[in-house]
Amino acid sequence: MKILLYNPDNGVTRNFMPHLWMFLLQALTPSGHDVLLVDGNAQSMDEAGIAQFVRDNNIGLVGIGAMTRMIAKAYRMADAVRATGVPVVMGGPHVTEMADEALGRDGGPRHADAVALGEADATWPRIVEDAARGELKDIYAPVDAFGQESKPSLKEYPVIPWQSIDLKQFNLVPKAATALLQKIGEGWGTFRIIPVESGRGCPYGCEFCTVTGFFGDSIRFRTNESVVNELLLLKARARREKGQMAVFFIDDNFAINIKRTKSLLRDIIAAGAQVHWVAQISANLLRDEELVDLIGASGGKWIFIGMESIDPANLKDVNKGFNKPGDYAAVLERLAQRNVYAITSFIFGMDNDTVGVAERTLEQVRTWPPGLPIFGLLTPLPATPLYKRLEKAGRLTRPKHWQEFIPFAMAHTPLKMTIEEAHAEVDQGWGQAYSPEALAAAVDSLNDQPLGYRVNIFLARLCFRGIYFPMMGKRAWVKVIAQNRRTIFKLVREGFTAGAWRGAPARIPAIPVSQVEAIETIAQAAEG
Ligand code: B12
Ligand code: SF4
Repeated sequence: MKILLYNPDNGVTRNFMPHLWMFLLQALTPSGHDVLLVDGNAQSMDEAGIAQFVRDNNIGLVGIGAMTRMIAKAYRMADAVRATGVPVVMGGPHVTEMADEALGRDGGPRHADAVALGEADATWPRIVEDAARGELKDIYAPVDAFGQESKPSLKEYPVIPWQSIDLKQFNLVPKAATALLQKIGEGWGTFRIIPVESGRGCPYGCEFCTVTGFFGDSIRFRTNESVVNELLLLKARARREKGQMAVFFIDDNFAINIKRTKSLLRDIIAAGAQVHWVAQISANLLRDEELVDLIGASGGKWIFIGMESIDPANLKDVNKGFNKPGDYAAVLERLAQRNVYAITSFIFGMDNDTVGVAERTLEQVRTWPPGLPIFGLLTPLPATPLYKRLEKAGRLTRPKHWQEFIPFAMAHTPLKMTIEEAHAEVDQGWGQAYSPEALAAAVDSLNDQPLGYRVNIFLARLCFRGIYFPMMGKRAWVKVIAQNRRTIFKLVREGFTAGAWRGAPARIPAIPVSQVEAIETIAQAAEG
């Protein structure tokens, strides 16, 4: 049987990193079946497109995975596939919580023939075999022989065959430039950001987060050896293709067990498996100097930190009191001393937020080493404790906000400001943090560093801007480049100064995510 695994686009940004679930399920598919992958972010597809693809490729089963914000598109695509007579199985965090919605048991239309609840590592092979026999069941739950919920231990993690997987759609280097870029240094013919997990689960239970409910509070790790081997496989592929790759460790809290993280990072270094990497780690775990040393030495470049708020009362409200705003500056300094920088994530619209929260937050941000601040709004995701609390209090204004997803829009009323005021705070946060003046200040704050670091922070900021301000078209890019021309000229001038690049960070720029989208967009703009 031919199987298509499809991930819908998020409708906002271009793809920068494929989704791990597709590769994982592909690796777990019983032999005798062919699995094709389509990531809508990389290969844009509409309803007619997927129906045509299914017919042209003689697909017998379609698997669709989606987060809440992409679920409306996922349902539309599922409907189009089912109209061709091919069954659809859906999985991922949203349908796990809202299985009745996907199966049409809540009074709405049915979108999926079957739903895989929770982690599907063990159920996927069964789903495939049932589909091949034409005997799909409605619901697949990960349970043991006694009917108890069971979670994969990750000790027996499948080998994802990175050496042979077709990764064409995920190359971030524009086709037209590949041949030329292969010749630069050790090669830039391909550049991919690859998701790798080293463990699952987070016990912290922050009120707005799906993770503790979904993965459980029991933390499970792969063996160091299996992670190291995966990194070596990825490095070998990049070398063979005369290209580059970076890894996003997608663990929710990469250092949740510090002892184990240190041992993994030591093994990575000992095996020569260092790659440039990004990971999510909560601020409280970054007090450990030795951990931060190992992060720097093993290739860590950017750490995503869910700071959420600079107000301890807000943090307590959302069960994240372990975040200590008084520690933030020291944590960021400690990272910056090793040339590791942070993506600092803030949430506005929390219950103790009042008008002016953006400026109060920015005042602090400006005193920290330069990083990539991002600003969002408190969002009640289905089945989270936050959702239940707001529902009980009658504060949800759009209880099914995912049915008509609107980026950066609240779905409940904050306590001490209006919804419009909360939106204005987010606007102010992004506007100020990514203004030409803020970008110039970030670059200047690294004046004592080699030019490579300054170029990096500038490009990264330029691209992170795109998460909030639409930067998909050429015109938007031309405008933003014009606004930042002074900083650009300064960096270019310095680039021609003897020794300016000495001590530059690395072959692979230490940049995550959407910078790469931007590079691609710029290249496309230049081509056309
Ligand atoms: C990496 C990641 C991202 C990446 C992007 C995704 C990518 N390219 O990988 C980045 C950093 C950009 C990101 C951003 C966001 N993310 Co995110 N992200 C994650 C994270 C940390 C890991 C995802 C992952 O690969 N997990 C490991 C794989 C193996 O697990 P999995 O995807 O759940 O798949 C398993 C099962 O769900 C199931 N399954 C999944 N799909 C399918 C499909 C089929 C057919 C079947 C049978 C089974 C199946 O089988 C898999 C194996 O067991 C998760 C948290 C987590 N630990 O999962 C959050 C998570 C998915 N993100 C979340 C959120 C909210 C966001 C944001 C909206 C945050 C924000 N406010 O901006 C943005 C939106 C991004 C966008 N594109 O629009 C939520 C989603 C909750 C929800 N109900 O939708 C999560 C769960 C975290 C949380 N805080 O609750 N994210
Ligand atoms: S620390 Fe992060 S992953 Fe863990 S529960 Fe809180 S928000 Fe979720």
